[in-house]
Amino acid sequence: MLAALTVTAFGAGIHLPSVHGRVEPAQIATTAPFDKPGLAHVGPDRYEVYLTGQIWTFAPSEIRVPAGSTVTFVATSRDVVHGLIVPGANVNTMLLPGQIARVTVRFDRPGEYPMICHEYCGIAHHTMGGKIIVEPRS
Ligand SMILES: [Cu+2]
Repeated sequence: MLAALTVTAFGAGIHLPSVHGRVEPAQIATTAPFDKPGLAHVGPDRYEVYLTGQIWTFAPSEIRVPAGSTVTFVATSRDVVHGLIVPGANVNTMLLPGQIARVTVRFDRPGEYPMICHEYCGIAHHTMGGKIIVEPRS
């Protein structure tokens, strides 16, 4: 059992999303990096997405990266509890107001991946979504 845990945690990099700091929810719009939500190119084939959830949208709601990119989501909520799940990729985290979540995933397969809120966040929860477009390398 201990060996299996060690291999998955350190070998396969499978772990629970963790909290990486806090930001005051009322000041998210003026606090870096969430004052400029979007995609940042941080190295060869490496990107960071500064993403906020708010009723009932993700900002940004569309992200484009080339296939083979490693993307770190740095995400939080501006208002109520939201969730972020990306079917087909290893992204599944809660977005709690002011708590910063970080999730890193590699997109090898070109295609369109939906971003879905999986925590009921109000009457238009079912409309809350976005997409990640992974473009083929030319
Ligand atoms: Cu929701």
